[in-house]
Amino acid sequence: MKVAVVGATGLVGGEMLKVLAERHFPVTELFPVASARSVGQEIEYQGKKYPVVSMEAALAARPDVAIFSAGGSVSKEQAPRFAEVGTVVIDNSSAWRMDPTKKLVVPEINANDLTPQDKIIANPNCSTIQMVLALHRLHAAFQIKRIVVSTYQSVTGTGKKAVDQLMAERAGQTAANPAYPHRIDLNVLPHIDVFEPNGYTKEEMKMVNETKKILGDDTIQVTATAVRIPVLGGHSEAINVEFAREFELEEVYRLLRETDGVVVVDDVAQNRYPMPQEAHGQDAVLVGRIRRDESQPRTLNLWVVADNLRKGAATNAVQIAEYMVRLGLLPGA
Ligand code: 11C
Repeated sequence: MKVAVVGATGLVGGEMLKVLAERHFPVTELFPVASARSVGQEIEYQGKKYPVVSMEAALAARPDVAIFSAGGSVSKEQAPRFAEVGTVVIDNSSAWRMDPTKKLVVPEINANDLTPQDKIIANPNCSTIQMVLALHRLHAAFQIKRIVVSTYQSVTGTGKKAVDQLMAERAGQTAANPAYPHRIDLNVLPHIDVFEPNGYTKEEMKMVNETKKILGDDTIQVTATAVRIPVLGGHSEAINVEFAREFELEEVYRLLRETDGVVVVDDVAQNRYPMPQEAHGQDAVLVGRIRRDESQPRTLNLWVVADNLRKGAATNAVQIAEYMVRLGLLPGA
């Protein structure tokens, strides 16, 4: 496969390259793409150095698959140009997610919907991916009525600039080029992405809208509060979910243990519950603190943690590409 990674010098792009290598994706030619100021730099992939190339050079090479993680405006402009030359684009930005003509895919849930006609495929937001992966089997069994979710999100979701800000502040310095409008170390910001006219942030609305699309059910009610915390390694979520049907906790545990990509970490007697330090570097979505909401019927509380750069971004995108290869849906397959 000829593979382009657009945004190769970013945090997610770097993780994409790592995951492609780790999962032995059949890369025959690699085109790391980044902005003009990075062109000519070299990146390492499986012990070999590759020059960073321009968008135009990658396009001219007509890759079989291009994995984009370079922001919404780049994707909006460039993804259709790649699709036009026959490349399958897997896009990690929010540009195409809610476009009704594009699929929004978490492979364990809805990869079966993919067809040879899908040339631009959207990778969901990280905080949505880990939530729906934990909940989809429970939805099939008990029918979700309403989700109330609060997130505790790692600064890696913002990118290198935010990691630099946190580290500078932790070292007692002021970040030269801060990513956030406030200090992040020793602080908590109830603000991820931009504010929308309804008072919610775009990150919160992604969780509302993407959940319905991925689970294929517009009746699911979701309300979210997305919060940035001074943590590296993964996003955590406190999820309260009300079902239409009654459940037994044992059945919930069984379904979660059987869910591909989910690992149950729930042994409070031993102080075992999911934490970002444990999720870091793993592909699994960790689920713990599983308990009934005793304040109302048919309602469950969960604590869900995942490495937002892995299953929340790179791993999910590479899994989509693997699925396309298996089904012969990529041009070079
Ligand atoms: C964050 N979830 O943690 C964001 C990063 O729409 O793909 C990913 C933004 C997106 O800041």
